[in-house]
Amino acid sequence: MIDFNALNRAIEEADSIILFHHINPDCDALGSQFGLKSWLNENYPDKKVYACGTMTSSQGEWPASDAYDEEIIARSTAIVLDTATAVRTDDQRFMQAQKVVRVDHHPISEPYGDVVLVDPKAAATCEILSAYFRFAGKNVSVRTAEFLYKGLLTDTLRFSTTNTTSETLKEAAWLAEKGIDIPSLNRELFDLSMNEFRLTSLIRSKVSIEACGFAWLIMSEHEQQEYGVSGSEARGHIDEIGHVKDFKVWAMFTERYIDEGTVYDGSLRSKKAAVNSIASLYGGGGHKNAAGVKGLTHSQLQEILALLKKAAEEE
Ligand SMILES: [Mn+2]
Repeated sequence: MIDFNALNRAIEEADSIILFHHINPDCDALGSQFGLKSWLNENYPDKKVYACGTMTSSQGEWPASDAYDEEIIARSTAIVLDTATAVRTDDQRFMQAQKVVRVDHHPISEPYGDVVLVDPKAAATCEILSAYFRFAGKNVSVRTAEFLYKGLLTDTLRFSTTNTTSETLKEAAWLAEKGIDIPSLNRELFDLSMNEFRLTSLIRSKVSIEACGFAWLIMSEHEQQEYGVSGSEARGHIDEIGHVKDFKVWAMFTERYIDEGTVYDGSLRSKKAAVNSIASLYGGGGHKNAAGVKGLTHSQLQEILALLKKAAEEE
């Protein structure tokens, strides 16, 4: 179990708290950051709280991030949310803070932080924060609850992934009791724009399917430009091929031009196989059934396709 008292102490002792998340934040990173900010503002009005970092998520609506500088970092306690390794934090200056608190649900691959609250069984960082807010017993507004619910809903793909547990649903139920608008949050997070609708048609049309149950596609740089999406936005639609009975392992790669040539970033998914161990061979990582890699050369891409196919065959 994780030690909520340690988090409580770190918060109580800090006059200034600065919240960081990982690069390319997803809704769990943003939901945990803005959920914690809103809870802190409402319950500790005398503390200064800053939500930092880039807001690149195309999913959902989020407040703007706060302005901050090195002086603010130096006098603050940093809370780093949803970030597996220090280098993935989207501002490395978090290490200059008075104290670093890590709240996360990714397995500990690298220890960092003075206070570490990591629960790899939690489906989302928002699940850990919800349990913490329940523990702390202070006011949880609808606004705070909605931020956390958004992180829970997205990291579990609407409560459908293997990491969804009874604890996840208990936290979701507790957040729902605060009066959140469940259908409108679902629409905000999952309804497609017309362009996304067209993009999903392209994704489906490009899939190569191996008899062993491995499905994959590569989206070219040209196609990303044509549809006006970044590689990570395009790969965000991998779930489009994630609901096919015959698929055991599936992957989507996006081409990216760099000075040295063309590289490939990939999102890897499976029903059973440990795709994170395949990703880690190429400097990537993630969860057992959902992992990512970046910057593969063309020959590495061929290798990883062969490994993913093998993983599907061996199942
Ligand atoms: Mn997460």
